[in-house]
Amino acid sequence: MAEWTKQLKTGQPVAPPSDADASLFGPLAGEVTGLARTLTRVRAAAEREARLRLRGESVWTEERLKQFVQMRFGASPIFVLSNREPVSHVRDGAAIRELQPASGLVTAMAPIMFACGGVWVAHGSGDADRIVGERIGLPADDPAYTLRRVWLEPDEEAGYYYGFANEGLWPLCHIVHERPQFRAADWAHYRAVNEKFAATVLEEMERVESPVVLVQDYHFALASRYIKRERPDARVALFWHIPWPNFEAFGICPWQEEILLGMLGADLIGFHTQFHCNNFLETVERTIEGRVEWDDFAVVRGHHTTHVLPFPISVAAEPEERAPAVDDPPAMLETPVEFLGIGVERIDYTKGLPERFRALRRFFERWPEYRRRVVFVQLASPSRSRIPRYQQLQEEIHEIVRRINDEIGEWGWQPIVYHERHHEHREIRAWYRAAQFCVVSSLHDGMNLVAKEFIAARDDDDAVLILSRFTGASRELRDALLVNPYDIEGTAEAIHRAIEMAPAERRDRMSHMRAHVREQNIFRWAGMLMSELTRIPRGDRPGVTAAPGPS
Ligand code: ADQ
Repeated sequence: MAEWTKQLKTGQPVAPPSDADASLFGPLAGEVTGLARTLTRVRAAAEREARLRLRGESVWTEERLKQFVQMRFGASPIFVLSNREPVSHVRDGAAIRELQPASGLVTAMAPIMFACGGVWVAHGSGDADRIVGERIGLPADDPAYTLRRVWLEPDEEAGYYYGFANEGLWPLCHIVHERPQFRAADWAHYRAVNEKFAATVLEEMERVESPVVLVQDYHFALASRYIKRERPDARVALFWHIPWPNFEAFGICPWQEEILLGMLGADLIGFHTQFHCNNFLETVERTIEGRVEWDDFAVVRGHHTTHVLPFPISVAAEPEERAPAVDDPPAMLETPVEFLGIGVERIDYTKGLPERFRALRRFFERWPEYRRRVVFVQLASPSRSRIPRYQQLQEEIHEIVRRINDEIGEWGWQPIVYHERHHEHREIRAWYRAAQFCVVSSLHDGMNLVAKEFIAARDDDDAVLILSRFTGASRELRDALLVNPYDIEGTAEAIHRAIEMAPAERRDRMSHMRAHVREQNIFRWAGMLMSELTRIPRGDRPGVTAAPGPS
């Protein structure tokens, strides 16, 4: 034992004596052995962190994120709260099948939970979810985290999800000239459902000390406050995946104060861009009592401080050797085409689908030499179809596509190939890789992950991204062809330019964007968010002394 203690002091990682004798010094030996094990673990972790620090700007990976989270939070699980579940179970005849929803939030959060483990609380919305279970391990073949499902009654879902979240807050935050609907009954459901989800999160983290909670999106503006009220020791971040409008626009919401107070329950609020953070801080400054510290991008109310910072979300951008094998380029087109364009969207009025199709039409009118040579494939996933505005949009899109194909199409050639269904990520990747250009024409979009997925899916530089300047992504992807989607003529010109672009310029632009997405990936996003969260002292409320963070 003496020999071993000496070696330990020199900093050598030596294993403790295996069986300390059970004599007089037995208990002491046991204690020392335990201490030594802890020391060894801590030293190994510190060395790992030092190595990561040394690498400085090195790329964030799933493994690095895992190590980082373990370092900062120990073995403590992470709790995520979102409306959409990462996997829903749906009936398929007599069988039950897994479905990964078409959602930017799920695309972004799934790799994080996979890396870090924990509990993801979400609405069980699949028609076979109850059969499969309320608490399940995911991924099913090798579980890394737990999905805890919350069940909603039809009227709760109608009021909270379709009503206040999607007919109220969604159009309120997106500047697309869609009038928000504010119904008191929806708001009552929204509050109650926020409480219900918060209660489930509280239940899941009952025995966890100083838990880390990541609340997601506009469905849960109030949950952070409910969680912190019961568990002031929790560190809560709220990430808002959609834009934040200016204060005049937000000011039409009858329950604006309560929404802001609910959000400010969080210790950290993240948006995609600094612009959205500034809009939010200005809204707070003009709407409720509290001090906005512009130097620090924080809101102070009583003893509680909420930091408001940008975290531009991204995709996993897997390195080539880990990327799943992709099928051959889609062989579904009638005839081989010279130039393939691709669009991938949920059917939503913020995504600018009619505008995009009109621009394509204009392109074929102005440059008829490209008829029969260019095909645009649109993958469109029906979304929120119970809301009348969404049904109306779906019909409008069918009509535009039909008209363009009738009027411009020729025997054996359809300018727009429209696939309206949910697609597997593998299928989408195959289309991304086969295309020469991708069009993202959102009228307003927090970030837009399709733009980043298109870039990440490629292993060549031979493609062009046409990107709306009203997306968060346009602030980062400066080498895309930026367009104003309301300007049909301008977007048609961008399509023409993409097709005629010299190979050298195409490669130059794409290689810059690939390097950017590779570095600014989703693991970095999570790392930055978590790292910011650890800087926040625990027990942040009157009468409770703030304990230092674990770092
Ligand atoms: P969304 O509005 O859902 O996300 P986006 O970021 O483009 O928009 O993500 C859509 C996701 O759904 C992508 O992963 C895409 O591949 C997938 N998808 C689209 N069409 C599909 C189809 N037909 N079948 C299957 N999958 C499909 C919100 C905000 C965005 C923000 C994200 C993440 O509105 O601005 O980028 O959250 O924060």
